[in-house]
Amino acid sequence: MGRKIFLLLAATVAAFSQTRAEADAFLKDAEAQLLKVGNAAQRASWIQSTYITEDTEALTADANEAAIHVTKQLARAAVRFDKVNLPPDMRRKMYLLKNALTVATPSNAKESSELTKLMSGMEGTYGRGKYCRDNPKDKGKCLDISSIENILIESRDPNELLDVWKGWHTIGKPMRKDYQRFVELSNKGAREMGFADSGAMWRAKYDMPPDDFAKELDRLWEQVRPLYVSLHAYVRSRLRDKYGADAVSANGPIPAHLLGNLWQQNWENVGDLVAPPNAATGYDLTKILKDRKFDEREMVRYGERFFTSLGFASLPKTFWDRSLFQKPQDREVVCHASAWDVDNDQDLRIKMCIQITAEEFAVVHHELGHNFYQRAYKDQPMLFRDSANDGFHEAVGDTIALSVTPEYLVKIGLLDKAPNASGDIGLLMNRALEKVAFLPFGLMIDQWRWKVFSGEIKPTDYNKSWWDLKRKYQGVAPVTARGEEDFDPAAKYHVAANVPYTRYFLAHILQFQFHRALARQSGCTAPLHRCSVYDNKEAGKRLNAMLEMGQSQPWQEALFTLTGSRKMDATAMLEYFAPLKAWLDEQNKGKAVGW
Ligand code: X8Z
Ligand code: ZN
Repeated sequence: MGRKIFLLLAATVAAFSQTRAEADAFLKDAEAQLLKVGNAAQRASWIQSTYITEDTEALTADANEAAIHVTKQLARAAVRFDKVNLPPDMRRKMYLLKNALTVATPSNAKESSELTKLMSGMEGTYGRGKYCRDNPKDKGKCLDISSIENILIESRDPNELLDVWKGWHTIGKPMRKDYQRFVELSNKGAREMGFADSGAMWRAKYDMPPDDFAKELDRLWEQVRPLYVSLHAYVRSRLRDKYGADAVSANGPIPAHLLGNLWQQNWENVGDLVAPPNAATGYDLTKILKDRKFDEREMVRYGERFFTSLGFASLPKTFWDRSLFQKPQDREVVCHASAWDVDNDQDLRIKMCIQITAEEFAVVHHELGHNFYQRAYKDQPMLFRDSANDGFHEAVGDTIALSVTPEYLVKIGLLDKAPNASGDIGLLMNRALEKVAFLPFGLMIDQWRWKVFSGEIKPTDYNKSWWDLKRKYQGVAPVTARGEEDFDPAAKYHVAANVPYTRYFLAHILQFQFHRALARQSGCTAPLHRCSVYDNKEAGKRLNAMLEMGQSQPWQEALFTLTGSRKMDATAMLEYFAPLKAWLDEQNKGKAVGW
């Protein structure tokens, strides 16, 4: 090698290693900053959610503004390392840093503070939301979301159901103007970061080209749509039996107030109306929990014990001291359930106004799944402390809840005897009302928001387009016209609080993939809905191997670690529900299917 070339090479290597060292220092500093501002924002946010006042809203807005500002600066600075040859883990950190934000504030200081204030304000408005009836009899009586949900669970009077359903939707109205402004400002911030709009920013986080991700969702939806449509047709015909041919059409969408849920995302609460005749499940978990006088803490203890049975360490004492399990009487809180990792280390908590029902028993497992995931990846570098993709975070606790089988309930002493195979259709129906019914809802929220962010949906069409999508995907419709003076999207927490929602659609596909992998690996040969991994240390080890990776690898690798596949795939869900699908198609013979 000529001396000149050698010198040139040596100089290049020096410059190169210098830059790589710079990148390393940059990332170390970035991670320290993110930890600091992230924790401060989490603490403020915890107080806001558990004690809503003008002050806590303002403090949270400020803390979020600071955290977003720092993240945005770091993301923009990361661009200067684009051309440097970095080792894969550093390259990945740069990618994660550039895609870390859910909302980007505009660089204009006034606009930045306006945006974070709007966001805190909308979450607070949602949390305080109440329906106050104005008839003379009930004057002054206001219903909060839990009371409304209880009416939807218990009442079978269509007028009352419609009244409270409409009543809850009044909380959206005052958020319309704020939401419109929020869209403008958050898009401005996203554009400053090089994204076309906020929706494009959300789609860029999935370790694949954003357009391919949108196509993946279509593919997954096509896989499960026939199952949904069969369930829809069957449930519609049973509701028609119950509420009459005038109330429920034979071949149109299902009236939105009759499905036992404000957003028609979970139909468990009409289980009694649609239960397969002669296929009783043999037990009612809500009744068991109530008869045994479970309190909120006990619900969580049972959830925790499932995880410890898999080999996970128990939750720290601070979890029990600091979590909020019960709706306080003396102040406003955001009741929508959530799990927290306040210091990105040990300070795990959940916040949930727990009700003693089977539905909420599942939600407790859902929330704990977040906490156990958070703890599993806590020793990763800061930028890797998150789930493989956001669907994974939402899927872990649900995977565990799929193991809450009759056999499991017998094992832990909550049930005397598991029903035999004659109860299978009933069991699968219950699960389908929870999981299959959810699928199109999980998809449509962000189909709406992506179009709102891109401008394809104009503010003058906010409500109409919402209901068009609900009709298209879910086959549900309001019975009385909803106008543009209403703003129904904001009557759903995740819209008011700006939480992306596609994650839940993914989670509903992924949890069956996870469940099938764990069940089969642990040698369960029964039908999937009868497999429980309770007390199986091997399953725990395999699950933990994926969880502790955090987001250090693309999600495809995490998925491979647990399931041996790198593709999200609904066949596990279809396999799980195959006997029910056959049964539904039998029942639907000669009836209209679709809407
Ligand atoms: O929001 C949640 C969790 C908290 S991450 C309770 N879920 C979605 C919802 O309630 O809309 C879980 C299922 C879907
Ligand atoms: Zn969750």
